[in-house]
Amino acid sequence: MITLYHSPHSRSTGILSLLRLMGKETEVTIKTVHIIRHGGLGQSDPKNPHPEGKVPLLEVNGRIIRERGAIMLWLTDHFDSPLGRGVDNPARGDYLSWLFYYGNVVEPILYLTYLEIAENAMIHAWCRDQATMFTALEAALAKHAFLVDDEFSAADLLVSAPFQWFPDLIPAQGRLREWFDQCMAAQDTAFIAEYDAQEMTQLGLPSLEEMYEDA
Ligand SMILES: N[C@@H](CCC(=O)N[C@@H](CS)C(=O)NCC(=O)O)C(=O)O
Repeated sequence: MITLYHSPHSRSTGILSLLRLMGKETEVTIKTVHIIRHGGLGQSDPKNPHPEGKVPLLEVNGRIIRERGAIMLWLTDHFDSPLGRGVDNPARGDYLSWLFYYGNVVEPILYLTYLEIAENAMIHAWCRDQATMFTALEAALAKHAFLVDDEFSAADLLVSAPFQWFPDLIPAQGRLREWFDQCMAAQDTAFIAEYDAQEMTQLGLPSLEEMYEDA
């Protein structure tokens, strides 16, 4: 049995989007849980087996898988999805690289840049800086339509995810914007928005706009 622990309008929304694109959203049990949100609103949910009360979490036959990159990799492998790149696919290494690059580089850089932290140790010995990260994305997108190859993959879904929240981080025009627009167009955003809006109501939470109006 496969269970996704999900909280609406959070990092687990990308996993829901992947399941929807794979047509597997009814083959996975989706359990909606509370999480601590922006500004400390809400609380961890005792129903959520994540050791820190976070989402997403995938539970497979009693074992847990945490971290979006790992969850996406497991799901695309398990369902042998064209949104993944299987072990015999020549682009498997690129696929893995982008899934790991997201968690190890993209998200840390976005946070550190937002917090205006630019220590030497970070730039020279760890994740580099935002300009270098965007150059890496553009270099891949100069070679093919999407990050891994010419077809949209779960890696595009993951790496484009923060720009759904902060679209102004990428230039209004140019290759990155074109790729981001294609990533959005590839997803069933209407279904996801409707699903998450309903779950917000179920959890007794305010709408997304109300929640972030002072952010
Ligand atoms: N690196 C993890 C981050 C997971 C994470 O921080 N999720 C947030 C939701 S956006 C959360 O559950 N926050 C609740 C908390 O920190 O207690 C991943 O990408 O899966």
